[in-house]
Amino acid sequence: MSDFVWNDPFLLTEQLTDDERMIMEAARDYAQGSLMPRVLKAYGEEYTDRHIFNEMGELGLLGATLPEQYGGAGATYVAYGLVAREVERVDSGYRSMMSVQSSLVMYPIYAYGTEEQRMKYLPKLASGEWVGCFGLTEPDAGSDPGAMTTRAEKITGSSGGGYRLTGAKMWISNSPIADVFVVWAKLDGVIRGFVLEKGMKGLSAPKIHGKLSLRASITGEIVMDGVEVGEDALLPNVAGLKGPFGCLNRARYGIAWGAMGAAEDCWHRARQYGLDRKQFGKPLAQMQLFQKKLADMQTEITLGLQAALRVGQLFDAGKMQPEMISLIKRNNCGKALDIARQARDMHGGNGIHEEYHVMRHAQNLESVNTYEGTHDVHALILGRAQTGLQAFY
Ligand code: TGC
Ligand code: FAD
Repeated sequence: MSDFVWNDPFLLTEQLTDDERMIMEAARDYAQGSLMPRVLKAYGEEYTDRHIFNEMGELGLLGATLPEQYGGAGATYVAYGLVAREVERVDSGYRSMMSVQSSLVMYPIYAYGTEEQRMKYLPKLASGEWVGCFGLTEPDAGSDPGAMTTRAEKITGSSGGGYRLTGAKMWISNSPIADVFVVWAKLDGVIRGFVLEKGMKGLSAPKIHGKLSLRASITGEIVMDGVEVGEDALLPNVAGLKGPFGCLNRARYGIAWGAMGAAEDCWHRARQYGLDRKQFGKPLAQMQLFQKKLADMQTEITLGLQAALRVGQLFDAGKMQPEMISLIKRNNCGKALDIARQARDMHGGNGIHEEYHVMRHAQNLESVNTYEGTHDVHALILGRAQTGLQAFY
């Protein structure tokens, strides 16, 4: 009989295909070898390294689930989740950069765009030559994106048609460095997707300064002051909120894996710290309360990863339902945040220092628990799914 593996109790690695294991290991090598050495400086200085997109592109980590003809790797959703876990083991901000590009920018262009739009944008987004962002949230429409006021008007007259976009998006990952902007706006009262490009007249994306979370990932606004675009900027194959939600399903799924990566890093660090640090004449890891906390972390992470794997396999089998994703996004983000806070506590005073990493994870996970549908909004989605009763309004 084989031994119990403390850091992989249910032998998750054995449940993966060879290809998935290979992608996971490549992502882990890159994340630990290339991202880890620079994260403290990036976080401390609130600096986003644009070159990371090129590096991820070279490794095939951007839009990995899309077909190869568009620059993707034809990878499974399980593989995509494993990559998110490895990248977020270093920093949630780096995973944010990757998941916005893959799930919120490349996916809608692939799923809702024309063949011309796919060929124009996807290969350059896959290589990291272009950076993308996704504008749904507005200053007065966050959890309730259907209340957005950004509008697109049809341009009529001799100029050849097209649309004029007016409005503002808030809290947009990658926007200040983006080349490609997937934005959602109401056209005749119906939500539609548009692809805008950097440099268009009336389009700007000021950075939001002063974040105490996700400091290695840049966040900004998108301001559209009568931006005029051609007919070819409209994503023709979707209308209504199901457009942005189709993208969010994929990003939320990746976040459920990613948050567990950050939690694992906190757990492993707390365990090691407890083995190394002595108080009252023995290692902290020998104290009952300390061991209970480690057992709780091990349990929640093992269950959270197993759940994410199951949903990934259902995704790959074409059986994903959005509520499954709400369940794991909510659970894994909430649990990861609790684990990071506990790990900070278990490090004592040292826990507040950057060299121990746990407080940075905790700060990041505050955002991760909020974006892509807050913890409570996902509870309401699950409540509605089991009672048939709407509690949002
Ligand atoms: P509701 O009536 O529920 O639905 C409207 C239409 O949308 C369809 N739908 C979905 N389709 C696919 N997948 C889903 N998950 C879907 N959820 C809903 C639905 O079938 C319906 O279609 P149709 O054809 O009947 O019109 O809409 P509602 O307005 O009542 O929605 C309520 C609620 C709370 C569920 C929803 O608005 C919500 O999820 N709010 C959270 C907003 C959110 O997640 N924003 C994320 C912004 S992007 C972001 O945070 C990126 S951070 C990334 C990073 O940096 O990593
Ligand atoms: P609100 O909706 O105002 O919610 C405030 C509180 O009220 C929350 O606790 C919420 O759970 C609660 N609440 C709201 N409605 C209800 C209800 N019906 N019942 C009970 N409680 C309720 N958006 C994008 O479009 N693109 C991005 O790239 C992007 N990146 C982001 C990056 C960062 C770092 C952050 C912090 C946010 C980002 N967002 C992005 C926005 C994010 O999706 C929103 O912040 C999130 O959806 C919550 O909206 P809100 O901030 O307006 O909060």
